[in-house]
Amino acid sequence: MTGYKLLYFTVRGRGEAIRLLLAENGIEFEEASPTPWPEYKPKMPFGQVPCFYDGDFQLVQSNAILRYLARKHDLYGSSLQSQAKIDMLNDGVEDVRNTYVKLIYQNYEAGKEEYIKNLPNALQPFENLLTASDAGVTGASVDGKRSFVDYNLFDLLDIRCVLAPNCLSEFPPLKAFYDKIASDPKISAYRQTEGFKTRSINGNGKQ
Ligand code: 0HH
Repeated sequence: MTGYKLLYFTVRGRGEAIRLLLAENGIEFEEASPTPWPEYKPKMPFGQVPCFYDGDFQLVQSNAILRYLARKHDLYGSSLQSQAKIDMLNDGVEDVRNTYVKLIYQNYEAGKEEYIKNLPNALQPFENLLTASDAGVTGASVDGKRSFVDYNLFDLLDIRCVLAPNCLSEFPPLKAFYDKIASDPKISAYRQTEGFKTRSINGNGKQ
């Protein structure tokens, strides 16, 4: 097998940051859906997707996939400290994503209102870090250089804006960062594709 292949359900979910990274950097890949799932599940090291293939090399876990692509395509900072800051921010994204996944799949009706009320507390650390790094101007959340965490953070903000459309209005630098990435020509073209527009955010129709 040659080339890149992403195996994931036809939802944004944990595949979208990977798709955004590939789209903006003009990296070609093939995409397939793991259906019927019972046939694919046993072939996945943790019984889950996304799964990424680089030729015959198989990799799962969305953050490991992002990091692999980042190392290959120079999207992982240019110093040890930049890399550590990228990792720190990405762990922050992961923490917030996990609260979102719990809301969507386990507690949507009962928990949505409270979740939205607490959203500013969850977003404030990102606002602080991105203000310090001037990310609203550069569109890069760490040290002025685009890295994999930018796609993961952008996707996190993007799905927050669907859940709570005005959630960025009290965070101007975070909004500027979001707008900057959204208006990138390749990201914007990707977000106009039928593939993106017809893909639901989550697997249960809630968003
Ligand atoms: N830590 C892993 C990572 O970051 C978590 C992966 C994960 O939760 O990669 N994978 C889920 C799919 S994401 C999985 O493989 C949630 C989307 C659900 C979409 C459902 C189907 C939609 C059909 C159109 N789940 C399958 C499983 O655990 O058996």
